Amino acid sequence: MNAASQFLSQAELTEIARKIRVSIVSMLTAAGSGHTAGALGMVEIFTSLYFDRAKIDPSNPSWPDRDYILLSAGHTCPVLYATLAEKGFFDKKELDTFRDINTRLQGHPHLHSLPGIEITSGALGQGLSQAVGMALGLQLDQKDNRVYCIMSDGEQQEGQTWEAYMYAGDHSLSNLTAFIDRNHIQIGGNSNNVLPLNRLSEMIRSFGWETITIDGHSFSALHSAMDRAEQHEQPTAIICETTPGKGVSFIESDFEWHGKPPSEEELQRALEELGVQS
Ligand SMILES: Cc1ncc(C[n+]2csc(CCOP(=O)(O)OP(=O)(O)O)c2C)c(N)n1
Ligand SMILES: [Mg+2]
Repeated sequence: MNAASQFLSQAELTEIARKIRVSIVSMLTAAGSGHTAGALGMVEIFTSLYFDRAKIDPSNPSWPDRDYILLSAGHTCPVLYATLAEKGFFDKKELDTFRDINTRLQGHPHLHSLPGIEITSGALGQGLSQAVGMALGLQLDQKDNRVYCIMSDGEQQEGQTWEAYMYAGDHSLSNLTAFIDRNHIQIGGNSNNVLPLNRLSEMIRSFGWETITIDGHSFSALHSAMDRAEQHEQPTAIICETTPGKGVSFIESDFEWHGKPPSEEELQRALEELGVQS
């Protein structure tokens, strides 16, 4: 639980998630490019971590006792930027600069650009390896910080991800929790039609991890999964079943929205659905 906001209610978390979705669609339309579906689908995961769970301090982003939140699937960064701004890491006005030349909010996150970013990402499949290195270092130093790594389901098709699973399981990195955004889409279609991941949970377990499968839009499920992860003696993967594009009806569950921003007209419809008065 972070110091600034102890025990927010479900209603408060839901309202924060709504605001983050408003920021996401607005910044994508302003930029005229970027990744919409994955970002919208991960909002509850980010809200839970930043507003309900992780030890972080927006006024001191490099606080040595903080938990580390790593976004591995860098293309979904609108959700990261919108969450960081909502949490107060930087002014929300800066979201309008997303993908501009020389912006701090690049199309994929850059470690040294913006406070709150823990890794550079965008090349898929690398974040879990970086998380493993951090978790191992913290374990060796006998520190209490936890490491949270947020991956996409497309990244489960990358070989490097499995090297990282193997190492973390073998070294019992119990301070490491992975989230998998199981939204069943990727760039070229539904994952079932590209490379199915039907045995994902068993596969991860066979590498020495605990796994928990939940509704990735449920704050209570996310909260109790993270509680359970803290009790495990092995690393834990929380497989979050999500709806890509969640919250905007005409974007939901359509892989064509993987890398497409809303037009001006679509933005107005999206904002209406998200409860913004025009
Ligand atoms: C190593 C690597 N290969 C390919 C890409 C191109 N790429 C960007 S997003 C993406 C789709 C991957 O699926 P997922 O991460 O599940 O996407 P989403 O759920 O957001 O649609 C691909 C192939 C990349 N960024 N990195
Ligand atoms: Mg996906």
